[in-house]
Amino acid sequence: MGKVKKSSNTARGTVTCDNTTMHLLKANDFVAESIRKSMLEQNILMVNITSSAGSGKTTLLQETARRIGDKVNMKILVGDLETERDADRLREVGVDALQIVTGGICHLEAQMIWQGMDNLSLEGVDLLIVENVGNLVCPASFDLGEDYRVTLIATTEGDDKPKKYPRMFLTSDMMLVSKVDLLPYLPFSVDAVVADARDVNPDIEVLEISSTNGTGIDQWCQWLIDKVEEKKKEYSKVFS
Ligand SMILES: Nc1nc2c(ncn2[C@@H]2O[C@H](COP(=O)(O)OP(=O)(O)O)[C@@H](O)[C@H]2O)c(=O)[nH]1
Ligand SMILES: [Mg+2]
Repeated sequence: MGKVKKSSNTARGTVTCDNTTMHLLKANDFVAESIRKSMLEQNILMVNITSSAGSGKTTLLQETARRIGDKVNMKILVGDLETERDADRLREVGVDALQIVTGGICHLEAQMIWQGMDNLSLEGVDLLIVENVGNLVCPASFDLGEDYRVTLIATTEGDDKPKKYPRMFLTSDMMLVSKVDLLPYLPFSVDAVVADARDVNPDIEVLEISSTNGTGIDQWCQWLIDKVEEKKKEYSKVFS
């Protein structure tokens, strides 16, 4: 299966003006492509982290920064409807994080990332992580120009979500089954969630993680380090 397009070309979000049909998502894709080009030119890997609200994105990023913050120069853009709480949590562990307050919009759009990039100094940065607004629906349709999309599914959410919210899993490169420390207490089957996710997207990589007891966090950090290295090789090939 080839690489899945992260955006949608369906008629949803279409407006007609002066006999011209303009796809709003095409405008997003145009900016996303500019971001992708800019990230390659700046030799930066970009990872878009999505999930339902409360699946453990910020906690995972705090743990990631604690473990590899001294090896990988990372910055984080984090989206929420209101408050700067997540950016504050990330700054507490030493990461330069910028909050994007969407004011009610349920997802991040490429234009917001573009503006965020203007407000972060990216000189010398290896890895730009975006923590998306928490939900499994609209963030799926907005390409942000990322190299990889990673979706968390927490054991507390139920194992039926990949089939209910397929676009999120179809467009993701990695599924992190989070909060596996709680498995003894919950009716959640890792086998079932992986089977459904792979039914939707046979290529999706899977890791089981817990930020609480450390399960899978080393493997997750190594995955990030490997992808940063691969991006640097791609940069050398393109610009040598
Ligand atoms: N048991 C358990 N709780 C976790 C884990 N990761 C995060 N949490 C808790 O889940 C809640 C939501 O976490 P947060 O990182 O804010 O989720 P986000 O909304 O996806 O960014 C917080 O109370 C965390 O302490 C985990 O691995 N295991
Ligand atoms: Mg968060």
